[in-house]
Amino acid sequence: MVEHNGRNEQRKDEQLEPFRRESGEHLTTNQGVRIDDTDNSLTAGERGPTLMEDFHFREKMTHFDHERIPERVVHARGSGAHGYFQVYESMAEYTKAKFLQDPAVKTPVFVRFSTVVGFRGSADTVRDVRGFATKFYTEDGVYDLVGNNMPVFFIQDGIKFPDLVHSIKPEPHNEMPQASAAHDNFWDFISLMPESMHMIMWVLSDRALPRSYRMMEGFGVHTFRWINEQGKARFVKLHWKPKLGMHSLVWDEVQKLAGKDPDYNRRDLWEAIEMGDYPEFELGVQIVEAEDEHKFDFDLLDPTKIIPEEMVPVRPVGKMVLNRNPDNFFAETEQVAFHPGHVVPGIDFTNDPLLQGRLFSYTDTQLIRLGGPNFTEIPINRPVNAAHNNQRDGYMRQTIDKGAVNYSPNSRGGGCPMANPDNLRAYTHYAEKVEGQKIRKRSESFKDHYSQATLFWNSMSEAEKDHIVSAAHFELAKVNDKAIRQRMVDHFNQISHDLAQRVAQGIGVPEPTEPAGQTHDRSSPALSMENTVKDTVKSRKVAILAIDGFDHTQVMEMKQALQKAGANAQIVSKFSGTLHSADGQEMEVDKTFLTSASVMFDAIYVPGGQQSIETLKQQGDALHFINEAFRHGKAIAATGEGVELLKASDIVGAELADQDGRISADNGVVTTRQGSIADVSQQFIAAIAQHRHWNRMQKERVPA
Ligand code: HDE
Repeated sequence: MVEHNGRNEQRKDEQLEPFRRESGEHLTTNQGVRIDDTDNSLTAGERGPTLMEDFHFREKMTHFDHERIPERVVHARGSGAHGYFQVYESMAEYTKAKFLQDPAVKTPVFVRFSTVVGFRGSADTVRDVRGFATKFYTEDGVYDLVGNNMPVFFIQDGIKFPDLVHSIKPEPHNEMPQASAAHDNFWDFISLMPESMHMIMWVLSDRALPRSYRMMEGFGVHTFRWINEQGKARFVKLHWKPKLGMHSLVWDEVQKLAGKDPDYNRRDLWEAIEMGDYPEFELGVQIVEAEDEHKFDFDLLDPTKIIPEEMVPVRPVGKMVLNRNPDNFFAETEQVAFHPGHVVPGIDFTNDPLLQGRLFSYTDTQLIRLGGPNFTEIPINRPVNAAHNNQRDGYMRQTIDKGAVNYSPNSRGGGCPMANPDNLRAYTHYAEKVEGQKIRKRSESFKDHYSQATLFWNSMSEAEKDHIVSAAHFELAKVNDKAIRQRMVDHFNQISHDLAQRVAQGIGVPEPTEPAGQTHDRSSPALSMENTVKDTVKSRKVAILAIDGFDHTQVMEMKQALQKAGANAQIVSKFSGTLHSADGQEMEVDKTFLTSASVMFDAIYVPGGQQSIETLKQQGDALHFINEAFRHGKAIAATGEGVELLKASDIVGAELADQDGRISADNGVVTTRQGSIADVSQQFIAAIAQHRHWNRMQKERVPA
């Protein structure tokens, strides 16, 4: 086994290399015996029974019979990617963690993004939390930052996790619904768990519908500790900030995508990396001095609370780049085993009772999922520095430990491997003073369940509030028991009277007449996705609707402008094959109305061409493309006769260009009859960068 103590991003890749295998020329058994026929079993006579001695049949079938392992009990569906992490400047003042010291070092990482509730084969686009787990292969061992795309959690104590997960998973008698919280069990549980209210606001918000794994934030959730060389400890909260900003899908889109492309987020990640649009995230840290532990109006150990960024700014630490897709889904993405307890010197836990519960659960679950204690030897899980200890044997042991000694202390092996308390690279637990009586009781400091839910609500833009209200309408209207719906409205009334009234209107329970309690009007701008990065169209997908007779010059100019800005333009038409433009030029079709839909694109462009537009006007699919994109708030551009297609659609309330050379840009609908494509493309690109245009009047009237 090659052992590396190198300091470059390649070292995990190099470690994986000896395990990789190309398909060989000759088919053999697992014993290396060449096989002459793998299509016919060995039988007694042409029409006779199969013989037991057919070792090739037996081996092939047995292996197949054992191909499946249990899926993760939560986060079953995920997608992985390799990459590296690089610190901007030394964090030595705050932590001795080796990978946070030297800006010249690129630490290899493997990231797995996931949904939480759905089974392994469920759709990507569902209303759910997303897992964001990162394995850092550092010089001092493996560090796992096993986070989510939301900074808080449903429950405060790990002991409630089995109840939470039972309630949200499909109901046990009929195993419905799949990958959805919209059922009685979940809302029953939640309505009886006020501590979940802050998290529920996040789950009902657009954060639960990410446009891409590349466009969502990540959070360590718990407060952890960083400890420097001098032993000084500070509290930290960790954040991942996507370079492309945070963007979401809309609910109607999410549901349609779940049918049209259940792999939507997985495909997006895979294709972006294949195309060289490497996802980038900035690691950020909120640092709280140990002596400031009690200066907040919430408890730092309570995982249902954030530290508002305006209170403690997020300091950028370094950058993660995901630049390589896995070679094999099962070997890497499925077998990777994360654990919040995988920490390295300089990083330590706190007494957050949710974190404490997690510290038990992860190894326990790996033991059943991966079949025994040697899962740390699976290539994706190995540290890049060497692991040495006296742990031995167990199912599927791979390491051949040499020598007679497997115990400590020993003299026969020179005392090795040796634990050394003076070794600065050794992990030492932070010597926190702990004393108390054994007690089963939630701390009084964990009892405020509504203030930060209110903070979240207050921080939303009007569009985001609308989305939360309609998400609650959907989720709770799926709940049959009216008493549960009523309890949820009562909780919402503690968060915001306005929210409670609006939710009640849609779910058939009486609107509360009075606010339930003391709320506040504080807000935190960092919570709203409206304030995110909106200056790039990098890797965004634009559909160009065309059919024979299209205007070639317009398409080429627009395509080039989009590509120059980093977007990915695709020709969508009725049939696959080659299109012919009005002036006889040829162009290949990328997608058809059957193999794609507007929900798979970020924006739509309709070029001119009399004949093309006349034909498209007769195509319900083309009109539907426009209606749907409009309804979903996407940027739409049309030039020349293309404007006629917009007119023929059902979109209402958007100003379209007249016959002159003017460009009309109305809430993301950019049109011109005779204006320059260069100018239109710039306005179109700016509109795409906005991600969505929520203020379209009357968009609800569009039947899509
Ligand atoms: Fe997990 N969680 N979790 N979790 N979690 C698992 O471990 C658990 C929690 C998170 O891509 C399981 O290997 C308990 C918070 C991610 O492989 C399991 C509690 C956060 C992943 C488990 C929590 C997470 C998991 C299932 C409450 C965000 C996927 C399979 C005490 C900070 C990792 C597995 C991957 C996976 C237990 C709460 C994130 C059962 C008991 C809070 C991203 O061990």
